[in-house]
Amino acid sequence: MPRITSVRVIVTRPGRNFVTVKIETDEGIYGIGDATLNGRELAVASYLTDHVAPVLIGRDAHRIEDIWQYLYKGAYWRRGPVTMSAIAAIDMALWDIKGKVAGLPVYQLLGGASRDGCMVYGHANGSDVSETIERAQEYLEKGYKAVRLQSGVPGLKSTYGVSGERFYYEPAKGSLPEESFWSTSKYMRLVPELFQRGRDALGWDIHLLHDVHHRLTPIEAGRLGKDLEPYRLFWLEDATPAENQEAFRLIRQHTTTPLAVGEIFNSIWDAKQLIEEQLIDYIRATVVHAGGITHLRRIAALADLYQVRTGCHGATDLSPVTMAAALHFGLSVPNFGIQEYMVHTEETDAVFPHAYRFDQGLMHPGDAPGLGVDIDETLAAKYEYSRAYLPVNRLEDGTMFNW
Ligand code: KDG
Ligand code: MG
Repeated sequence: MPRITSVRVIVTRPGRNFVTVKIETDEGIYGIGDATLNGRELAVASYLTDHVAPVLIGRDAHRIEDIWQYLYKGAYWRRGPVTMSAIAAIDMALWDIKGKVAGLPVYQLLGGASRDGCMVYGHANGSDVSETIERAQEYLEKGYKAVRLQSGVPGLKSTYGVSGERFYYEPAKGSLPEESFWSTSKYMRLVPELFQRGRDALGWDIHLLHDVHHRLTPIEAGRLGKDLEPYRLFWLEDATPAENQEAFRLIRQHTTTPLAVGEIFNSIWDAKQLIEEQLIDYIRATVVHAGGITHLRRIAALADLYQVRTGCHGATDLSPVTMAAALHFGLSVPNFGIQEYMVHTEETDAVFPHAYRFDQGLMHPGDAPGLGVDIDETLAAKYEYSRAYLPVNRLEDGTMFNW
């Protein structure tokens, strides 16, 4: 049985900040886990170094469930993004170790493959509708089966999801938060046109998705969902903030557009009512922010009872370690729906060499033992952490709003 000898936290910035935990054992086998919480990275790094590492030394690395319960129940202070990202990182690293000891990729330990690969969606974004459609066409040429459309809104200087970059979207920057401005009425006028022109240009063989990024009230979301029904979206994401799970009842009463939510959720309790009342169709909770593979499997098991499928968050702030873990999870879980995939920069990929691969719109985690992803510590040490914030958002009259 491998005993834990050290738990180290590596903070690096190969193009953007990442926090990685590395667990070493007395058998020479190590595992890694992602602990990146965008814009609040050092809080999780400290949680791991100062509070989690000391209690893990000497423990049996194979006791994944027991360690999960120990960190969750043993802290007294349950849930929250910082705690759950820290637990997630440890959980990922322990699954990595177990796989390496067994000589098997993690998905084999989770019951084996339930499908040949995980369907992923890419991000097409442009400063206007025409540019977004051009970007989407590039995804089609690359073999994607699903693409998310986000477009700049006339009259607004910047819009969520739109950047100058071709395939990446990196909102966290600046040593202080950028301020953006929002108008629901300008946005609501544009989105149906985006999807009408999107369908005309891209056809019906591609799944189309859209992220509202928490910006509408429930009744506005119901209206948008209804307006988008002719274009048969795969999903409408984060239509309204989800602290109040009941709010989704109102949206459901007004539209059959499928709903996805949960990239900021950190536990099963955030989604319990949404799932049990079938208020959503896809649950977006992800390995790194929702307690690791162990807890995400619990969420997926609950969701499966209610025909809710998975659609894990996978933006660039989720490191290749999370991407690998998400693919092992997604390949094995019965109610997989789709996986978000934003390619990382070359610098990031060089620091985190990995076995996962993309082919014709599907991704596979590869068959390397464990998670199939590593960290090049020498290279990582060359990129120093630098504080970066997500933007904040105001209404045009200056009222603080949801970003
Ligand atoms: O860190 C925040 C981003 O990951 C988030 O804004 C991206 O909404 C997002 C998405 O759907 O990828
Ligand atoms: Mg989102």
